[in-house]
Amino acid sequence: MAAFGVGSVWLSLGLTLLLQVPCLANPVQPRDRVPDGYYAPPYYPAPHGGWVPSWQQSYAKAQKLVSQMTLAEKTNITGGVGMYMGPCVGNTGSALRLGFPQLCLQDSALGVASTDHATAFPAGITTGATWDKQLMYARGVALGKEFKGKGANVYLGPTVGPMGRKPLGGRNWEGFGSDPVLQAVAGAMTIKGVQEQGVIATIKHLIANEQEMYRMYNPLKPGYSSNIDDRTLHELYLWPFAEGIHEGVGAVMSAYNAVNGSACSQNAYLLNGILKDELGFQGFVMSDWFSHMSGVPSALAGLDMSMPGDTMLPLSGTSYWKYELTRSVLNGSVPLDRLNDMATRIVAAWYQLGQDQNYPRPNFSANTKDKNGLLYPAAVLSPIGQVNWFVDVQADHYLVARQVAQDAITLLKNQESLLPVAPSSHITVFGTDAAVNPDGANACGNRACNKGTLGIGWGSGVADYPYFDDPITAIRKRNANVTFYNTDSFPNNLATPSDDEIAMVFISSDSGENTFTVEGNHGDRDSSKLAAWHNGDELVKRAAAKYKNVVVVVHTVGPLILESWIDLPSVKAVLFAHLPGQEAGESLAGILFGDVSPSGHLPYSITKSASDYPDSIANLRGYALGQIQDTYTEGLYIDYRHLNKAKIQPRFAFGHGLSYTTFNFSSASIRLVTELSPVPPPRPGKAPVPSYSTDIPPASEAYGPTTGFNYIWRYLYSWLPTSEADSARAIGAAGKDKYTYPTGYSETQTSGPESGGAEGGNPALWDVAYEISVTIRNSGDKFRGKAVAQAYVQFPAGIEWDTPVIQLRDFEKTDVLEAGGGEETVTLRLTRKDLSVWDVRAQNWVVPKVDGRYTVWIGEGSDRLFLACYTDTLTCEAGLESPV
Ligand SMILES: *[C@@H]1O[C@H](CO)[C@@H](O)[C@H](O)[C@H]1NC(C)=O
Ligand SMILES: *[C@@H]1O[C@H](CO)[C@@H](O)[C@H](O)[C@H]1NC(C)=O
Ligand SMILES: *[C@@H]1O[C@H](CO)[C@@H](O)[C@H](O)[C@H]1NC(C)=O
Ligand SMILES: *[C@@H]1O[C@H](CO)[C@@H](O)[C@H](O)[C@H]1NC(C)=O
Ligand SMILES: *[C@@H]1O[C@H](CO)[C@@H](O)[C@H](O)[C@H]1NC(C)=O
Ligand SMILES: CC(=O)N[C@H]1CO[C@H](CO)[C@@H](O)[C@@H]1O
Repeated sequence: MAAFGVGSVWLSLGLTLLLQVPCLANPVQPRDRVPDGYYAPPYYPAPHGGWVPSWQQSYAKAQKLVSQMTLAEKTNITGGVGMYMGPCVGNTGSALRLGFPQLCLQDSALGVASTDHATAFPAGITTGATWDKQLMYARGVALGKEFKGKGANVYLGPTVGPMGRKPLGGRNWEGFGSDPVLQAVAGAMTIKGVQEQGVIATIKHLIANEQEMYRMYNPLKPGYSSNIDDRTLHELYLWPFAEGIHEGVGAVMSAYNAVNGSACSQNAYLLNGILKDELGFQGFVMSDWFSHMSGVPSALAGLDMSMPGDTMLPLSGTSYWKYELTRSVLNGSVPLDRLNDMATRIVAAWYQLGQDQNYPRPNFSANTKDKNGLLYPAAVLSPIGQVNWFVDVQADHYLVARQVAQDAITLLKNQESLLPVAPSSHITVFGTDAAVNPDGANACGNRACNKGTLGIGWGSGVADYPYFDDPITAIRKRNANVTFYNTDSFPNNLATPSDDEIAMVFISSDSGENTFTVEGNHGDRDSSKLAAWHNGDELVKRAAAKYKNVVVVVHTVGPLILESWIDLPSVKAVLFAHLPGQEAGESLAGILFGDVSPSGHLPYSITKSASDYPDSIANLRGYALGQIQDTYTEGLYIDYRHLNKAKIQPRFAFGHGLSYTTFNFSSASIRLVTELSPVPPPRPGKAPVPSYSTDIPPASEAYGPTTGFNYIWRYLYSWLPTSEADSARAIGAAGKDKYTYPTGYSETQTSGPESGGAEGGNPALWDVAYEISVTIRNSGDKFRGKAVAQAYVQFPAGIEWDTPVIQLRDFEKTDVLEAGGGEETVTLRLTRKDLSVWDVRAQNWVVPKVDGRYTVWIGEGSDRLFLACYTDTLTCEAGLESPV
């Protein structure tokens, strides 16, 4: 039974936000000039959803429901009810009269956040490092089951942007690696797994949120502008979004920053043009939390859902939408047609995922760990009731989590086969990163500290650990005699070790969301740069000076510069264990002691120096007056694409990863599957979409109940007081000319661009052009192991487009191959899109030379490509020299 109490959580929770997002007035000040040549073109109107065959049933159902909704019901479901006004991090309004519930939107991409009895899975970057499509999918399945089990309708993941353009970027670890295809495959596999459980996935953040600092708008300063040319946008940053939409993702989240000067939450070209027309996105697009900054313009620009509903001043009980959107429709400024489309998209996504069939209600609260709590913490005076049912959704998902953590572990170096070590070896372990945070695994809220084993980064992209399996415990299970120095300072006066003693040194590097500053790092690694935290590099060097056998284990959000110790003779083995989540121990011990061979591969390059990248990539954009301009002058050349072009040898190349055994790639063959043409065949037309009356509804549809309804203070409702509804309706009746629409504004739906036609774009882009098969044999005789086949395409010589030397296009991981000749034949596929470039004049994907020689390089890493297949002769060759 509900009781009343005075809320205080909102104070502590809310003040943090208030301090961060000072908001006094309209935050949309005139834009700064972006560099010459970059511009945000208008694109109107917002394309209707529903024209893709695979969504038509859901749209038909949605039309039935939405056509019965009142104006206030429609505007209720397109916006959140306010921060801390419900159990989840985002809670929409409902249309309960028609059976449409409040939707629960919940962080994070790696597990159900802020709750108990849920798995803290390995992070995205770790998942990317497995290079295992089936594991990516299995993790998605488990995530989906847990979100559904907790009653969350919407999973706020996967993260495929940031792409990891800047090694210092704070949230790169939430995504899967610094390559569009790796991001795309892992993102799509996650979406497939999650959505098969009936949970709506959210691909985010659209787009180019490549650094944390200055990403957010506030009244004093706009968020930075990522200025990207059209080809780079298509061939890099948009690529994983296209793949996720092709997979049928139900939701998209816009990014905080601007692109070409226009904020992503109201960038008409991005949302209306690219997302909804070209990529044919059928679901709904939500703002990132508090990035919503205008009422009418964002609606016209294609935003469908305001999250968490508040203006940029949280907890003030004000919104740009809800009651304001109601007003904007009544006064004629937002066409009812646009609101109908927003509502239909949301309801259609709900049907598409089958959530109308007994979907559970949230049985947890992200606001408190207690059984009972405030139902509306932000209301201060809130009813109290049961908010947590402590439902255990973990099942046996630790197995998937551990498998991902283990199969991601990347062996960078293993001189004299120091690894694996015998359980009886004499081992000394150094570094606080080897043991769980002594204050408790969850001692720091949002994991905003780096104490103990680093399992995940910090910010909103985390989950609570139900338990933490740390490395030292797992190591001691195998060798009880291990000595452990739980310190980051190398102990003085250690006895001289014998020649066969082994030092295992644990170091880390952390980053996260800029909501929190950790050890001087404001989200991005602006302070630590690419050095190990806690003087970790020094710890390694000291150990290397004392011991003859040093194993370095690195838990990290991304690349580090290893030069100060990587070549020291006693540093014989190096493992990157990335961010393993809760399963940090057994996953690692299994590798260290040789139960399994490492099979992870780097999802990014490790350079010898930060300045091996151009300034636009190597450095964060610091403070500047006005809007900070982050111009993507490097174009397509990030990570290995740049290093290869500039002929810079990395320390460890993208895709690099050793095993305890060796593999032999042979018997490659290539087969033409679909004959290509210079441009894809014409796109399919748009199928009919739901239509509704577009007359401005009567003001009465906006009137709030005057009796029998218990209004909660500061809760965001969609109703207007009667007098306000009436006067808005009077303005609407007077005609449209009262509102100044943006340049290029139109209300006439179009047939869409030639490059569109289905979810993700023209469906012919996914035609498989060539199929390659290659046999991988375990050529060692001691260890079993899994291999990864990576396929990189090299475009024909002499084409008019400058293209990176090689670009990853597909990959496959084998099962465990037995020692002494265990083998498997894997198939790699190249689609039409894989062999195309984005032609900015044609505004289409173009195959530069249909019968030209594309070379498809195959191997175990971007610098270990000894086998190639040719598309012109349909032959393959082995024993080649790697192209880079
Ligand atoms: C940004 O400006 C460039 C012009 O250099 C243009 O090609 C591109 O389409 C624009 N992108 C967006 C999202 O506005
Ligand atoms: C909007 O949603 C809230 C929360 O579920 C509900 O209390 C309110 O009645 C809804 N308003 C309308 C117009 O249905
Ligand atoms: C209609 O209402 C919206 C929301 O308050 C406002 O931004 C817009 O200017 C209004 N339009 C007119 C014509 O008054
Ligand atoms: C642990 O140390 C003891 C005493 O030195 C030795 O007898 C035993 O074999 C060691 N155990 C392992 C697992 O190394
Ligand atoms: C790989 O296997 C093939 C076929 O058995 C053999 O000809 C070749 O020499 C092997 N290559 C390496 C590098 O072991
Ligand atoms: C509010 C709510 O629906 N809570 C449910 C959460 O899940 C548990 C276990 O499945 C149910 O018993 C609760 O009723």
